[in-house]
Amino acid sequence: MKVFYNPVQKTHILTHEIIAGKRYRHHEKKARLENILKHLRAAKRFDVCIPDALPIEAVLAVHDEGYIRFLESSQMLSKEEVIWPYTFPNDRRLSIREPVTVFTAGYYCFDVGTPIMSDTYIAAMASASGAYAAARHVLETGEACYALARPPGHHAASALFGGYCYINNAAIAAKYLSQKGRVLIIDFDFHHGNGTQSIFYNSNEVFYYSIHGDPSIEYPYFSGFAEEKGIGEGLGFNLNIPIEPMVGAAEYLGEFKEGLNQILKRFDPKYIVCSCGFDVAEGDPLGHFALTPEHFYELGTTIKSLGKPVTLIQEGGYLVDRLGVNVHAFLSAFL
Ligand code: SP5
Ligand code: ZN
Repeated sequence: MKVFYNPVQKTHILTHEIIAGKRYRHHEKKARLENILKHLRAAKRFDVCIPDALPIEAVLAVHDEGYIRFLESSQMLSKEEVIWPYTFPNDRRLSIREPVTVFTAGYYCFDVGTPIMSDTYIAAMASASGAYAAARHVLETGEACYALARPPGHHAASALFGGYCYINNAAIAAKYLSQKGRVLIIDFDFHHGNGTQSIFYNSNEVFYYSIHGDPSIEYPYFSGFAEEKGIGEGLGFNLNIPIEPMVGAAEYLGEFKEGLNQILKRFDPKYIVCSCGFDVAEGDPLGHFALTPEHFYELGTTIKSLGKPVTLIQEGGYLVDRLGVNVHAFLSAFL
């Protein structure tokens, strides 16, 4: 299987984060990439390639131009500087002075765990390039392809970063593929992909399906409820299945399949984009489901059995020592 990854993705280095007032070493570390790569290289069945840079049009097809300009401008920071947004103008009717600065970065931000450094933009663009290259590869060959994306993307909306995400990798892949036919996004990250949902909320070309920890008690708290079904033409093209944390893996997989069956009765996708969040793994520090490699393999075979070309995009997953094993088990289903 072809895998897209660029070492530039490692230059984005996060030190710590504050969760509910407590300081933690940041969960979204580059060792995540290294562990996945180690296992894929050892398996010898994966061809790891550096993707070409993606055209800016592919980014602007899902993101606001002012937002991307702001991210881009962060390259002007010195190596030591870090933008930690701490003021959030929830009322977006308030005026905003261009350009957005270190102090007004909260305009485009929704949480405090997602700082911006001098290399954040280049790393996020490299990550998105992998997603775009994977989608192109799928289009050209019909083979499943995996983007080892990091920073992740599914929390990033058109003009918002947060949840360790800056550019929405899966949305870029889905938007690109949707030029050729309807796309189903399957998001199994432990957290609801609020960004992806909002990008396609009014679309009937891209169906967003997410199964995740119940947002009434789990991040991102403000979206991911079953009542969110889309708007306008997109009404009926968004399905959220919130699951009570600590659910057994068998029950989880049952719910996952039921949701898929429900969708496929009404929506016939030409392509599938999968947001693969391995924070549903047993023991993950930020997730509370309990999938083991066997369950990830089953998840993979379920998706493969739909018989559609699949673009696989890495999202969360913070149990670094088990990450590569879990990713490998999942990808094995597509070989
Ligand atoms: C891509 C992705 O998986 N982003 C997740 C961002 C989650 N950030 C905050 C998580 C808060 C978790 N709940 C408290 C657990 C304390 N150990
Ligand atoms: Zn997650």
